[in-house]
This record gives sequence, C-alpha cells and structure tokens, in this order.
Amino acid sequence: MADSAGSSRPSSTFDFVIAANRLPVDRVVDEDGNVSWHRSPGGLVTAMESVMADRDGVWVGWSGEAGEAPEPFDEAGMRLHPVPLSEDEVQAYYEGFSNDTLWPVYHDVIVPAQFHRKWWNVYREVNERFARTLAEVAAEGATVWVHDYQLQLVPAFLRQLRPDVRIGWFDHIPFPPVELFAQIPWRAAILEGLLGADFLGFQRPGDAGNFLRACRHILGMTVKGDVIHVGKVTGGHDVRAACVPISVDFRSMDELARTPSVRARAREIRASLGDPSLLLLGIDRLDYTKGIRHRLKAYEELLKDGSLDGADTTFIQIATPSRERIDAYIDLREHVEGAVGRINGNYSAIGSPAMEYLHQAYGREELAALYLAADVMVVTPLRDGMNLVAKEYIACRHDNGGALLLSEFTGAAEELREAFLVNPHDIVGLKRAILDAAHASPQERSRRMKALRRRVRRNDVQHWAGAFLDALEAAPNKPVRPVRKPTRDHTHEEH
Ligand code: ADQ
Repeated sequence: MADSAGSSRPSSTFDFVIAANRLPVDRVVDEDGNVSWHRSPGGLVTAMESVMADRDGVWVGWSGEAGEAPEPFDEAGMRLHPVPLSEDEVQAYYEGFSNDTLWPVYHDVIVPAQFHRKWWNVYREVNERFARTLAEVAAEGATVWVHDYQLQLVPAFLRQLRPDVRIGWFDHIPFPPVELFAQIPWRAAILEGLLGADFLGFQRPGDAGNFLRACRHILGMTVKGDVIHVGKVTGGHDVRAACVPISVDFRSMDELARTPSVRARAREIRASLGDPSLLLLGIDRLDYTKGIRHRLKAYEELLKDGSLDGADTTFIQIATPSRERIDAYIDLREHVEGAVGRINGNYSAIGSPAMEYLHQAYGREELAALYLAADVMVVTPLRDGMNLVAKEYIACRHDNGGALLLSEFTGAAEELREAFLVNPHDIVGLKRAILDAAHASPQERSRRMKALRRRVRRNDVQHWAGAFLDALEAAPNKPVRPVRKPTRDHTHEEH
C-alpha cells in the first residue's frame, strides 16, 4: 500500500483496483440498529478474493443504498471504497439507463428499450464519478479492472485522468449485433468510453466480434484481427477485444455439495414434495431474459397432453426477486405467478405439487442441495451472457447424475456441448428436450455429466480471472502520454 500523506481521503493508493456497480457486500442492520456488512454470495467475489490474496487491492462500488456513501472500510479481506448515489441517480443511472435501456438492447430487445436523455446524462455523470474515485485510489502504474455494462464510460474517463494505469473491462452480458446496438442514440460515446481500456473481455467470441464490428461500422476504426487502432479518441493506442468466458468456483461448490448436511437436505427436499419420480429445477433471477415463461409453457403442455404426470412430477422454480420497480419485471412476475397458480390448480395432487415456486433468495448450501436433488436442470434463457447456474449445477453433481437442459442462446452453450441443447422459442423442441433429458438412461446422463464436469473443473473462475489479467498484462497498448500524478483534491459531486 503506497502512502499519500497530506492528501484528504483516501489515505492510501492501491496497485490493484476493481470497479463494479456494486460493492461485494450487503449492509445489514440488526434489531438493535447495529450496522454490519455481509459478503455477497457469488463467484465474482470469490474470484476476486483469490486475485486479491497476493495483491494490494481495493474494490470501488456502490453500497446498494441511496444517499451519502460510508467511509472506505475493510471487509471480506479487501479494502472497500463506496461511491455515493442519490435516489434520483439510482433511478436514472441504474434502474433507468443500465436496466431499462442497455439491458434490453444488449439482450436482443426481448422487451422494448426506453431511451431518455436525462437517464443518459446521469449515466455519464455517475461513470465520471467512478472514474474520479478510481483515479484517486489507483497507485502509479496500477491495474484497474472495470466490470460490466453499468460502467462503460469509465475506461475513457479514467484514461484521461490517469494515462499511467492499465485498464481492463469485462462485459458480463452479451454485446449485441451492430444492427441493435446502433439504435442507441449515444452509441458512439459508449464505444469511445470502452476504447479507453487496454483490454476488453467478453463472454463469447461472438460478443467480441459484435464489438469489433461496431467499432468499424459506427466509428470507422481500423480493426486488425482482434485489435482496434484508436486513432482519434485518446491520441493513438491499440485496444484488444477478446473472449474470456467466466466460470464458477468449481472446487468450493463440489466440496459443498459433498458435505453430509447438503446431501441429507437434498433427500429431504425430494421427500417434502412427496418423492416425485421426476424433479425439474429452474433457478434464475426473475428476469425476462431467462425464458421462464417459455419453460412454463412447455411444462404446462406436457402435463396437459399427458406426457408428464403432475402427481408424480414436480417443477421447482426459484425466481430471485430482481429490479422490482421496472414495469417489464412487474409484468413478468404477474405472468409467471399466474401460470404457476394455473398449473398447480390443474395438475397437482395433495402432497404432490406439480410446481413449487419460490420468489426468494437462498444461501449457498440450500442452492447446492437443490442442484443435487434435481433430475433435470432447466436453463432456457432467450439470451444470457454466460449463465452461472448451469455451471454451478455441473459443479455440484459429483455423483455424475442429473441432466442439464441448456438454451443455445447462453454463453455457457458455447462450452457445454454435452448438455441437452435447446432453442427455447421452439416450444415443440423444448418439450421434446425436457422428455429426452428426463428419460435419458443413467449411463447416458453420466457420460454427459462427466464430460461437462471435466470442462468446468478445468475452466473454473480462478482460471477465468487469471486469463483476463494475463490478457490485460499482455495488451498491446503502452501509455502514450507522459505519466502525470492524479489530482487529489477534487470533491465528489452531489446530484
Ligand atoms: P445473472 O443474470 O445474475 O448474471 P447467472 O449467471 O445465472 O445470471 O448468475 C446468477 C447467480 O445468482 C448464480 O450464482 C446463482 O447461484 C445466484 N442465484 C440465483 N438465484 C438465487 C437465489 N434465489 N438465491 C441466491 N442466489 C441465487 C450476469 C449475466 C450472466 C453471467 C453473470 C456472470 O446476466 O449471463 O453469467 O452475470 O458473468
């Protein structure tokens, strides 16, 4: 940690800096009003912990609560540096531009995108604030890893402030074809924002290809292979855009699923549903990209035409609450809950529900037990950057049992070729694939699962983080301007 005595906050700078919309912790207030921070579950935090373990690192992000930001603090083995967002900014930058403009455009416009100039202006301001904070906490020559679609302007803002640092950006969601991306009124500014980075990582080769094409078509840039020569944006540097698919912490999930308590809980889950002969499982954020409506339609038809027996089959759908103030999410929830009620009303028997629907978040143990209990994991997104649920299911199936039904439109489908692959728009094909997966012989399931487990074990989340950082390190760009100390005395703007 390098001291910077004399400056106001922060009192130190770091060699390794992560920027993500959210900090990796959630604020918890107990009955007596005491505040504590709990580490958020999830692979990204685990991956970053392993990367941070032998580095001097800080994570810059929003705390999840509107208003003043808490002072920087240590948690989960790293320094956390909160960025403030006002209630208006949460609505315009996060719920608005990130989740109601970019999210639908980047996911094939499954629902119409909303374009509002005010949202864009606030998105820009918040990105600039993130960049200023990063410029303050990054040590000379630091590596800065920026995450996801909420922070696409950060690379260029940061490069202007700190040409000495090495900047990487990773896109967790798809990058859309240029025909869709071109709808965004601020498309050129977004590309220019990203091109401030040295290396841009994407989930699929197709996403990187879409980005490269957008640079050619919209900005008229010269692209050679996977390198873009950025002439006019930041004074001439090269940016590489390539595919580095994210994964899960295979070893820790595998270990967790082997514990006696998780195995016992898996048996208990089946018993509590009347020991159905077929247990199907879906685990998703309640998001229209995840294809929940399509899978319920296929399931309902299978019950209706008698291919499946509702008294002897249960479909557990865990739908984590998500973006609950956005209209498209409110509509989706109503539709899904209506379908679940109808399916249960028509096809359940007492003690043997045809569907179990839970709109709640769960701990890792419970998720591992669910994965272990399920005969068929149903993953049917209409578009998904990767889909970690599919990989978590594989990591938990140390028994080589279970079958993975996987949409072709997930990043995961590029790697997981031994899954039962489906086009979720094709309801007939989806119904057939559900039956194929349900009726596959134990030998067939085991053959597929062994191959899938080999792949995810090798390409785990630690491998992903290492590959990203190696690519960033090897990126073609070198700082082109004289190294200059960041300004440390600017105050954070309040909006
Ligand atoms: P998401 O769209 O959130 O991620 P996904 O990759 O499936 O989708 O990750 C969801 C995570 O949340 C999984 O780790 C899962 O275990 C967890 N989860 C789901 N339901 C839960 C529940 N009820 N309780 C607790 N945890 C739950 C975005 C992109 C993806 C990409 C990831 C990572 O949309 O395409 O794979 O980022 O890059």
